[in-house]
Amino acid sequence: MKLTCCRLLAVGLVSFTGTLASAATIIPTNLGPLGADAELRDEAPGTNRGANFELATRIANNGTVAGGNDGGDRGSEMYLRFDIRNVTPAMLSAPITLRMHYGRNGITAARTSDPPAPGGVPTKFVTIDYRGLKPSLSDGWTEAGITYLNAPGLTSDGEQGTRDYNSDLSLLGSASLPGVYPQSHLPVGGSLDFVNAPGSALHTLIANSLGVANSVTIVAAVNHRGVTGVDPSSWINFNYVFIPKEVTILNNTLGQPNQLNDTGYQPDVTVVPLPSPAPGSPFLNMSNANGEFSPKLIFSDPVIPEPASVVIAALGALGMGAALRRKAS
Ligand SMILES: [Ca+2]
Ligand SMILES: [Ca+2]
Ligand SMILES: [Ca+2]
Repeated sequence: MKLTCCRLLAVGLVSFTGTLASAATIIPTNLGPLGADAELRDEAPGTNRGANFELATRIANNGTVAGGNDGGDRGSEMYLRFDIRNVTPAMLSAPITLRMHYGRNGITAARTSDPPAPGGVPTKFVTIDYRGLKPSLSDGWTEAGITYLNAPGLTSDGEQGTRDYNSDLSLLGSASLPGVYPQSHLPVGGSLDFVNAPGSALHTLIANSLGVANSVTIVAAVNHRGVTGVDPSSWINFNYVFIPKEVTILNNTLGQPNQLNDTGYQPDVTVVPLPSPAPGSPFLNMSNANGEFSPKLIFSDPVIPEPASVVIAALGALGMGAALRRKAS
């Protein structure tokens, strides 16, 4: 009996230590009825892709035919919506990170920087821009219904490959992909972080949303133009894919695309010969059942827990042990 009690108490304390270590509140697109992620494409403006296994952005713009065949031009946006009902004003006093995880195994060196690292010294990197949607419009769209034509924040000019943001979207900032070694690519499941210090435009957007909406919508897309002679050819029309909440496991089972099955990943190393067989992505076969690899907002803990809360937690653990002891006897 005594042993049972001590083991339960230990479990409680370990769990509490874990909470201290993580020190963050994480809100993936999986959370709540308003959590959502969807890719929108301008060349198929009436198509909904809310349930796809891919969430991607690309651009190509070498034709200028409005409303017709535009020479294979493409422009796509990623709409992300996060449930903010558990966000408190205190959480806005610490950094907030928007994290997305790579969802294809082909984001190679030439797709991330120009020239590719590390052989050349990159002068530019592929960058993702993030825009915030006007708070009053965030709750209204649906994951199963949103299209390029009906999306809030977009007013199409009818030409493919040109961005169509209207005044309901405002730029929050951007994040660049890292350079990778020639033998490598960005590992499926690896993360791209858009980090925001307190007082950022993202903080303001969320603060302005509290009490107005139950969610916040962020639109992400590559910021290059997709024009030959302006951008590296390897960037034009390349589909930068991220993992949406519909992915359940990081491989190609369950009808999921082959490009999620990153068995060929080689790390960024200079050792010769390279590891053989390739080790594969360190995230291969991991579960996304709880949104571990879905787009997410990460709220850093605003304050170091006070001694009082430690005491309360310890008492809680003791209380739990006592309750279970009573039940057992
Ligand atoms: Ca989705
Ligand atoms: Ca065009
Ligand atoms: Ca356009």
